[in-house]
Amino acid sequence: MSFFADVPAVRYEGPDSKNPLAFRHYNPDELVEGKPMRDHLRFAVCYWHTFRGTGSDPFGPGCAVRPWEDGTDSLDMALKRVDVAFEFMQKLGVPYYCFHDRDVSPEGKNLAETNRNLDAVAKVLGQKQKETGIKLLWGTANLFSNPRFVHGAATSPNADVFAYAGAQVKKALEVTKELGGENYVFWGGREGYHTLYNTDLRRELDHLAKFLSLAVAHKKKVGFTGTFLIEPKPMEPTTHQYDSDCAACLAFLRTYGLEGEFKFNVETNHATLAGHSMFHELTYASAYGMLGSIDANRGDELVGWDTDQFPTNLYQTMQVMLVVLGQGGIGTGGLNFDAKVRRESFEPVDLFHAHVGGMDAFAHGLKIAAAIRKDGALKEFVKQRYASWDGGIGAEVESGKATFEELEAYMLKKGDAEKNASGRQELLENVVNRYLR
Ligand code: XLS
Ligand code: NI
Ligand code: NI
Repeated sequence: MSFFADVPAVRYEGPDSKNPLAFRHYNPDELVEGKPMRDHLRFAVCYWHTFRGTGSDPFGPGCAVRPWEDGTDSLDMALKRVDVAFEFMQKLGVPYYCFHDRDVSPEGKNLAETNRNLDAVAKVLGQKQKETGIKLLWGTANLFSNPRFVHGAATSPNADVFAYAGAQVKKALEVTKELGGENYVFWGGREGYHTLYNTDLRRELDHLAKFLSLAVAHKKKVGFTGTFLIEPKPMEPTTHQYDSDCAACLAFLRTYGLEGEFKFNVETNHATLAGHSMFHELTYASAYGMLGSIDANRGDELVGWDTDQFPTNLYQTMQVMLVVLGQGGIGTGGLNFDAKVRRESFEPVDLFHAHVGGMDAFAHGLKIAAAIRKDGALKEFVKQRYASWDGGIGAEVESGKATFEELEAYMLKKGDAEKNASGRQELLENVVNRYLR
């Protein structure tokens, strides 16, 4: 049985193609910097938005037309949905997918039944993975939808909720391992606060660290070899999320001695909510060897929440790929489309248009980034800009030899600092724009 009978498998047709269901840039086997595009980009479809999204918003219910849905959250429906998902992903030609436990299987009347449901669906997911070759980029646990998590999970004031969350992550981690997942993600669903009047901030942060340490211990116990990823986000649903941005997460991990156990899954719309560009967040994470994976989406410049739109902006995708290429690849991570179609785009085919556009935007961005790197214009400029650190007093400071006394003696003799050179921002922006085609 086919759920997308009208849609043929999406193929690469080249930049001049006018076929809306063809790739104009994503050509999986094409080599960029000696590596196939497929391996640079490692695209993943997310189960939650794509197969569980209904288009509901605070002002109205879902209106997405999904002919295969029977309106229930039953186990049978969950099993059928696996077929839908794999047909979609196969036609799109993505190598990976990602899920939360509750996206793929329904909550039962207690934890034991909930776990049985997950096992039943995981079995079929495993079969489908084998049949199609599509792999699991990462798994995660939904610790935010059920009302028990109203005050958070690891940071809940209710110790039983912490215990439940621990049990849930244990299971999700084991299922992720069983399905060959290459990473496991921790996004702090409701780990934060709405008001400090009712919050013991330090205690909650200690609990969050404890939770993550327990996860690390279990990872080692069961022999999960994938990467643990924290997904920073500054706000929404809480007013202040503890994992607010990459810098805050790194400081948190170091405080609790966990920095060697995690990397970051950086999401575009979270970066912008934090008042950063995605370029900044990625560069920061990468600079400290912490960039593990990417949730590829975008926000709306005029709307202040996580709109999770599909990425289409070449300027942004180029910047993302500059950082990824700069660090020699995304490792075990990938580009996961944590993005949803607009409520007004309610037909199944819109899911294809959205993903085809996102994949092409990144493939195009990859080619542009590689062209910029090939000419070395930015790199050479940056190198020259810091040349004063390569020898003389700069090298002495960097190597730790210089003291304040020496700096003083050096400057008293010299009288004043060398003249500064122009930063040439406009020139460099013009250089970058030359490659945008
Ligand atoms: C929500 C997050 C979420 C994570 C997975 O804003 O982006 O979707 O990616 O829990
Ligand atoms: Ni995300
Ligand atoms: Ni998000």
